[in-house]
Amino acid sequence: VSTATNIAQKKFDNCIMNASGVWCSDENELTELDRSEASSFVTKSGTLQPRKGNPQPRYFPTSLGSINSMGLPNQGLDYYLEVVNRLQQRKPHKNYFVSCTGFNVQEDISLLKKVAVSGFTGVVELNLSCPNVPGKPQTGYDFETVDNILKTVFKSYKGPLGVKLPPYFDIVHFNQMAQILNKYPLAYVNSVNSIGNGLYIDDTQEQVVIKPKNGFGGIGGDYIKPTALANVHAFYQRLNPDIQIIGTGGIKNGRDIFEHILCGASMVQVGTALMKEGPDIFARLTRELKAIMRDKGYEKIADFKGKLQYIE
Ligand code: RRO
Repeated sequence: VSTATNIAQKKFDNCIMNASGVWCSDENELTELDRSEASSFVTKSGTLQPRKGNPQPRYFPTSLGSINSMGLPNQGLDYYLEVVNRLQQRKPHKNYFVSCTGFNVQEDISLLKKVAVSGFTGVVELNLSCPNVPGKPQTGYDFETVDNILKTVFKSYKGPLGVKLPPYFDIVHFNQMAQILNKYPLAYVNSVNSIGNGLYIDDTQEQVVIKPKNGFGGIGGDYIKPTALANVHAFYQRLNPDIQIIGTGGIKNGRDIFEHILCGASMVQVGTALMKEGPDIFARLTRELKAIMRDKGYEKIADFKGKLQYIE
């Protein structure tokens, strides 16, 4: 059986990779992902200037997932472009993703200009959903701004580009966002980023577990799988078929991946579980997905992608 897939007309020999933010903040981590069973990687979201991010502790693993308020610590987009372009030269057959995020549309344009002049040949993921920068709302919840960003971005950037979205929780919001996204030549939509501004507390200590924002942070892991699957399937139902879906949220075993693909995902990304297990997780996940496919008599992703059944 094969877990190969395509995104933006590029071939990937496995449909499993990291989620941006996890194991991708510097050259060492990216090199480890490059050597793993993941078919590709996406970098930490790069900004125009390097950032230290929020004060520590800022990531806390829980029994059912994680909470984080990293605050966009990153080495700056130039660093990631340099590293990825170098790895790309060594492995011309592979395809990589670079994530970036600006603090306004002008910055988004500057970031994409950097991507273009660097000669990057992979796929760009524009992060519209960071929940953790104090005073900055998640762009993906401001529908007018998303429309304006995409309108402006596609006037100048001609390479393959996808967007990372926050989770939506209302059918009308799925309808409104899909209507906006369908106006643009997006390569893909990645659902979902963490569920923003949850609060995890330690009842023994009677205290929060992360320092920034008095403990509020993005939730990942088991908590978010039903929300992630809903977003993947809602966009699969609504988006123009040229716009593919990357499914992210709550993946820790092969069955979770199978479910994301059944809901319409062409590629899946792993965050919290990768943080816990490290890049060896990709060998286990690939083995588990292949075992399920063999059991069910499926030879390839297309045999079950999006084929979720409803009850009469
Ligand atoms: O760095 C972060 O705090 C962060 C980002 Br940019 C994001 O997109 N999602 C997240 O959970 N954390």
